[in-house]
Amino acid sequence: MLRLTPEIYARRRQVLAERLPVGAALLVPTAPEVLRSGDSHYPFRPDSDFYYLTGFAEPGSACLLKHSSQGLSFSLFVQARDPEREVWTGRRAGVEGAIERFGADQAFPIEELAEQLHEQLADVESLYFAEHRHPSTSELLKQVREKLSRGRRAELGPSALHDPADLLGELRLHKQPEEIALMREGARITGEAHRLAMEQVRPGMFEYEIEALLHYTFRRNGAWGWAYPSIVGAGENACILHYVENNCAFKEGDLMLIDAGAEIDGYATDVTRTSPVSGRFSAAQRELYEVVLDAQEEAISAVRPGASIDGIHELTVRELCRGLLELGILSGDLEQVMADKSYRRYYMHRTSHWLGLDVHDVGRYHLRDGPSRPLTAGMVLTIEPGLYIAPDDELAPARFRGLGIRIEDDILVTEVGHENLTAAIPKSISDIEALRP
Ligand SMILES: [Mn+2]
Repeated sequence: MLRLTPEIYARRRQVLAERLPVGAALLVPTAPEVLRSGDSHYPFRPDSDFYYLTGFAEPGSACLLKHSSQGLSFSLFVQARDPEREVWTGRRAGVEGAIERFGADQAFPIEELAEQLHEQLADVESLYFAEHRHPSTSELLKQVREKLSRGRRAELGPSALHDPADLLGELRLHKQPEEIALMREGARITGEAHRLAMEQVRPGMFEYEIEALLHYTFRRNGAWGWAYPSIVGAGENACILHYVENNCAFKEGDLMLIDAGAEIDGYATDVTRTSPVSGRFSAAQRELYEVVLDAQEEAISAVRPGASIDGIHELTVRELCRGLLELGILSGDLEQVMADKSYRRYYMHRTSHWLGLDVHDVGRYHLRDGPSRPLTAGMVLTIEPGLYIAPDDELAPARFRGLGIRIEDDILVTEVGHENLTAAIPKSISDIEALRP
């Protein structure tokens, strides 16, 4: 199972320290455990910012990075070792492990967070902390600051709270080689899953059988699991963008839309393929599919440093509109349907989002009050055009009604252009049909 090394996390903290002003600190709690029902929890998944900085995957933890004139100090707050509890809930690294295995300068039981914040924040001028995302730590911090401000010490604690979104977002947005290696592994595993699904689907099978095959393939290859709930849509279910019920049967002549990706050491893969359940595209399916595929390939070829997500979206829309007009699904002329946005009836989402530790990853899309930011090497984005003709759409020719098609790949921006990380997953009509000889 691929994992990043402690040295990589240490380097990330060092890079972050260089951007954190002297006299400032960053507090990042991990995600809370969430009850699913009764006393059982949803599977725990660490907070992405926290995991990015620590590689620590246990619940009930937090990290504090402090940049003082003496340099950077890294405190990790964790669940203390407790042999009796660990028999029930699993192994813990404890404060010793936090120092030895995770490179903390100092570690404390999580119960001591308030006391330590009081101690360590006394001489901090500004604190970076995402209040809105961590309500319980936010409440605790409020009490600590209140207490500090009433104290008799010369230092009064942080006078300002800042949102760390830009600080962490810009770091996470630009992927380092070791992150790209994880994303390549995600692409490989996700590719195996999509290929098996396209090969094995048959009329009469249920969507959940294909979902199970995808998830089995992710886990069998050492992925954490799925990066987001998998969408497996038969026929007109593909017209529901976030369809996750996955409980219908495939019929002869249906298309199958799968939007699913593996999560590798926290990194998301996000891939969509649309393929014929019976192995061959019908004429109408083929015509609509070619429109989406041409637009997608055109959009991918436009990814390079200096291009922008808005620019790529616009050229994708133009290609889709051209196709919709040719097929008689839209009428009028190209400039007019672009301007009046009548295409939105069939293409209602955006073409791209950032991809990384979160499937819709962090990082600004626009520079302050400005246009869509220029792409630079190391960014990873999706290209995912689609066309969805509702089954009851009266304006479209009957032969296209009920068809939903999306094609999505994960694209790395390189110094000279781009690399399609998920290029090996079949998507041309001939490659898809060849899976079912
Ligand atoms: Mn996506």
